[in-house]
Amino acid sequence: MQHELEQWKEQFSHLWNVANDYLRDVPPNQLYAAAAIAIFTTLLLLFLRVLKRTKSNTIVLTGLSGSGKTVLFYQLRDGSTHQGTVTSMEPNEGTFILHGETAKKGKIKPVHIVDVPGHSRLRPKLDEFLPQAAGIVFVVDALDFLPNCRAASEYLYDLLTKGSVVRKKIPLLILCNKTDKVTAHTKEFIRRQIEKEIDKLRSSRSAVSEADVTNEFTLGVPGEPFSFTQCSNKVTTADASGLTGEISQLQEFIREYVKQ
Ligand SMILES: Nc1nc2c(ncn2[C@@H]2O[C@H](COP(=O)(O)OP(=O)(O)O)[C@@H](O)[C@H]2O)c(=O)[nH]1
Ligand SMILES: [Mg+2]
Repeated sequence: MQHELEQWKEQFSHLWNVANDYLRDVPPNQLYAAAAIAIFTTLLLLFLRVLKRTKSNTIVLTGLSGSGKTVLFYQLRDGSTHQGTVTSMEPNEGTFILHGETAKKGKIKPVHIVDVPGHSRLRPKLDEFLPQAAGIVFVVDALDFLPNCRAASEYLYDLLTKGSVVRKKIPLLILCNKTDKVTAHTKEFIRRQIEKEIDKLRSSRSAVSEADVTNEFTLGVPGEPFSFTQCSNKVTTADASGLTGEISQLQEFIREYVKQ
């Protein structure tokens, strides 16, 4: 045992000497360069790790009041509507594993969902949550759509021209809710109507004097009819019924942008 240890020691000191001799022959510049590269790589790896960990899991649920955001929120969380038991005072924000995924095995990443009321220009919560959003769900009432088309389009226009949304290219889902009713409009129809309305808004808003323009970015291609395909953000449409729990397309959208 003692003998073996001695042998190891000898070997080690021999190697140590060889390494020292070698390093002495290497020009110091090369040594510094090697050290710099080693440090840089370590930092880069650390940075990538941090970046991966802080990837957002926030989904912002918004849209006009009455479109069904709160019902959808509870469907996502509990798989039920909580009809009649929920007061509007309750904050609709939570981090949870989607109800539809609780039975799944393995590691499931919880999703942070915020239900941001869309009424009036007072949407301070929106500005707080948008910069960290992994995705935006814009809920539209497909049943009572036409009377609300203008207001919904204005709201969507404001969203899609916000600096925090455009710069980060946050994907947006136009969720046509209440499709459990036969009189609900189709998502294709809703998309087309909103595109037309935004097209009108575009010309009226660009006519406003520079000082009044609060939108940081403009939408679409000048001189061409507006289409969502022109947006730098990816805009998609889907159907849902918060009331009957038909929310699979919504869950797919969330899982596409909040990775496990
Ligand atoms: N038929 C039908 N009604 C719905 C649906 N989702 C919500 N509602 C009704 O629409 C109203 C507004 O819903 P709520 O979630 O409070 O909307 P919010 O203002 O966007 O939060 C409520 O009376 C709901 O019962 C749906 O999928 N189908
Ligand atoms: Mg609500």
